[in-house]
Amino acid sequence: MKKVLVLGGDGFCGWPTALHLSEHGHEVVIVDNLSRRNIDNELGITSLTPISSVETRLSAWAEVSGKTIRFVHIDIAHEYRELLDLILDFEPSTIIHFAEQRAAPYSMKSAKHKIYTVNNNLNATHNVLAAMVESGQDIHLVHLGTMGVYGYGSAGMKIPEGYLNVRIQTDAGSLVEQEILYPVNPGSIYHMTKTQDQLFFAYYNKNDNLRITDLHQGIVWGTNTAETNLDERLVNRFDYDGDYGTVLNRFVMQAAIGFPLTVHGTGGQTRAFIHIQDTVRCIRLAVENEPVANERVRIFNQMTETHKVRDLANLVAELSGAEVNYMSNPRKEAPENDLFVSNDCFLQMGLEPILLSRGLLSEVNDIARKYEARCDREKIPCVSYWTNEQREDAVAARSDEETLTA
Ligand code: NAD
Ligand code: USQ
Repeated sequence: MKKVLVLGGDGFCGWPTALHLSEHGHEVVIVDNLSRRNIDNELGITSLTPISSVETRLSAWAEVSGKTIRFVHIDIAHEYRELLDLILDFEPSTIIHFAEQRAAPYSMKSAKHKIYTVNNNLNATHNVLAAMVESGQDIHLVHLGTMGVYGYGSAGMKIPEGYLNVRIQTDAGSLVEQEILYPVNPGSIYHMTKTQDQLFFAYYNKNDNLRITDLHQGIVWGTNTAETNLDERLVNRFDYDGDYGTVLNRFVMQAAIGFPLTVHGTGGQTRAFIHIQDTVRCIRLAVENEPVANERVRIFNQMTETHKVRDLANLVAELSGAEVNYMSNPRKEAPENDLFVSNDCFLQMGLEPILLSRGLLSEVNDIARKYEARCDREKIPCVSYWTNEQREDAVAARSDEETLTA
């Protein structure tokens, strides 16, 4: 049994992970500052699923499972002392760190959003590391990173799990072999914060021998897990809006309400995916198989399959009869890419992935159709632009449209 502090445990990945670990006999304390719920208010949106307050969630879990999860409200980016005191008091064996601003479009909305994302994410991660050292306790940190640190491309080989062996020619002409972190290539300010997190981990691992597992996760799809399905009050959040909704869940939702599927550009972008049920399983595997003392930072690619965006749109369209709408891309990203990823570590630990074709139709019917009345269609378009030029073009296109319809 581990004592686990789940930072960001009220969020989309953190909540079902907290329940899964509790169900499997671990003692769990959730820390969250509820910033994600506040961002819903800022953007004027709600989760498609009717999520309960943290207090209701936790009393429902106690009722259903007989197990207790404690909640502590701390902003880990700004309340260092409170975080340290909690660590000293609870003495966790593991800290799982989900507590970052995780939407690429939100991080690109304006200078204010860029600054918030950088301040929040970098301070949050650094505070956790500094507190682990100051506490003097031997704690294993599990962090949720992203496949996006690699930039979705390689020189034709599979993207390895974090490290790359390179051969460098010295001035004297001989070849030396070195192992380096895989070169980073972030595609948004959010993704950039994750590349910086990697450097914090490498440094604290080298300097203070901290034991760290960094999970480079792909895009999570799906909503519920075995535990969140136990009671309506435990339901997980489902984001479908233009900032926080991720591509496959957006397509599922759009199909359910008859909104043409919003494919950016040609849809030739290839990305890595994982179902939320596999996310929680992988995290439990990472928690229960910890690195030994003096081990370098462990990096696992937490994904189970890759797909092109247009193939996903076509698949959802086939299942549901939805239309597909190819639209100009609000992001600055490669229009077409191939992506091959190594994910041997989790497969060797026994992960049996839920593949997309199996769960997709029930997601459309059981979640999207069930809650479709809660959807605000106005919030579906992506209105966060990566560059000033893209924003100006979008404004000009809208005013042309208004002139035509007037
Ligand atoms: P989320 O926004 O739903 O959850 C994050 C939680 O952290 C929220 O409850 C939020 O209130 C909390 N939080 C943020 N800043 C905090 C702070 N300073 N102090 C305390 N709490 C804070 O996001 P998610 O989808 O659950 O993602 C969790 C992690 O997994 C993120 O780090 C994200 O980068 C990573 N990830 C997510 C996905 C995905 O598809 N959702 C994919 C890959 C990686
Ligand atoms: N896309 C569309 N139409 C849409 C929404 C998105 O074509 O309606 C495209 C985007 O242009 C992009 C791709 O789909 O090419 C993925 O976009 P996304 O919003 O689903 O995912 P992304 O911005 O990459 O971010 C999500 C999570 C983030 C996580 C990341 C994992 O929000 O927290 O780190 O997935 S990964 O993509 O592997 O880096």
